[in-house]
Amino acid sequence: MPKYFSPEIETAPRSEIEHLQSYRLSRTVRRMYDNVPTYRRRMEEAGLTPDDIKSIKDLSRLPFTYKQDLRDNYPYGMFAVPPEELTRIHASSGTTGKQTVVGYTKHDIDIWSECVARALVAIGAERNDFVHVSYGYGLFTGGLGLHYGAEMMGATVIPASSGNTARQIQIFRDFGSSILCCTPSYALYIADVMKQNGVDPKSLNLKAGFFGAEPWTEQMRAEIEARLNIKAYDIYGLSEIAGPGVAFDCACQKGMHVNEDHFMIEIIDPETCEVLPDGELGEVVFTCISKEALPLIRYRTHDLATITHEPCACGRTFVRMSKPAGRSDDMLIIRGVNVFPSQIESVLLSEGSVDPHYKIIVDRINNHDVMEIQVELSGEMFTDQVKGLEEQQKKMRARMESVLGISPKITFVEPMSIERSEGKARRVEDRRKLH
Ligand code: DLL
Repeated sequence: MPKYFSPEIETAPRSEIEHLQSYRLSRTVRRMYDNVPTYRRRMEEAGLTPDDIKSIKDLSRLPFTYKQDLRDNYPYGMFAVPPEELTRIHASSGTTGKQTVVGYTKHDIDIWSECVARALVAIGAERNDFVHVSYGYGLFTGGLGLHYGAEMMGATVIPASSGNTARQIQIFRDFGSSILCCTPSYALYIADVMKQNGVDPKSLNLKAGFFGAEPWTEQMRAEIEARLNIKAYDIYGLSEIAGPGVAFDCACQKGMHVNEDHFMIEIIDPETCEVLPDGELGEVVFTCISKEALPLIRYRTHDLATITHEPCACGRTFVRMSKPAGRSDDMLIIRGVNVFPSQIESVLLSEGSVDPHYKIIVDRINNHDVMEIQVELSGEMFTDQVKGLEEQQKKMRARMESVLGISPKITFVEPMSIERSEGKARRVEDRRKLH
């Protein structure tokens, strides 16, 4: 029997969900119009007042919100409440420019925690589980987001935070961690260290993992499941909308359910901004319909995904989104060809003989874009004959060429030589920008 944290809404008929969304959307638009000058101006420019937004059918008439709006109004200018109503601040790391600051009222923290609690219950978490949180605690939303959600559903939290991998493994062993929450790249690193230290995952109490905060592929899911002897589930979110738990895998692992009573999702063509139907890949756009402090409307995430309204075997009626295929802005353009790091990862891992640790280096030499993929050899392969390795390199290059349409240089590097990450992996080094 599938279990739900909020069964009434998670399995509600679509008409009921949409009715609630219409009510919440019109209230939220009024709130933003009345309290956030940037958004009010944008609505005025579009010739709209809150009275024009009566139901979800009107959503696509509303203007978008962009990350740049948060930067231009740094730190609190997009907030719809005065400081005395705030309970917490988070910020997204942001590799360029100012970081993005987000705020929550007590009510916002409660609904976010409920979203994460629903997610945990959907992957089989129970009150007797030990939820080991290895996402970073602090301004990043990963640590505290999972923490509050696990507490709300009644499990026991182990707030390990990230880092000190040997100690993490010691905690698994001594405290009986049963659900691991961290980035997928860190999960693989933990698996490496376990192997090095001769720790058999079967000797641990781990049964599942909730991995997110960065794109990862189905192949990587299979790899994590095999190496840690767990079920690996995907959890998605972004600070601007709430944090982890905006969407989550259920036990079926067939796409992530969006917590639609709080966050409405649209998929748009990033060029024409037209709303796309189910199944078409485009940019994910979210609208917060129940938040108080920062209820962003039609926020452009730059994440690329598809959605489906097909019923799910778990009984949830919330729409599902696919694993993000990358971000429209981490897309690399190499000699005019669009390349996503996730495509490269799929090719590498489908080879089966290399470890999922790699780095993509892009450069421009004599006005010519070149791409090198450094791939870490597994321990066994490292001892292979040079001839065998050359053969492998050739095969991989040919597969890359057929999938990507360009032929990168493949370089094999020694086991453990690629820098490991305890948070989000940084896999692309684009040196062209430095010139
Ligand atoms: O990464 C929130 C989070 C924490 C999600 C822990 C899941 C687990 P930000 O730092 O604001 O928030 O980064 C948000 O990370 O727009 C995506 O590009 C990417 N991302 C998050 N989850 C996934 C996922 C957190 N499951 C940005 N798959 C988002 C792919 C993801 N990309």
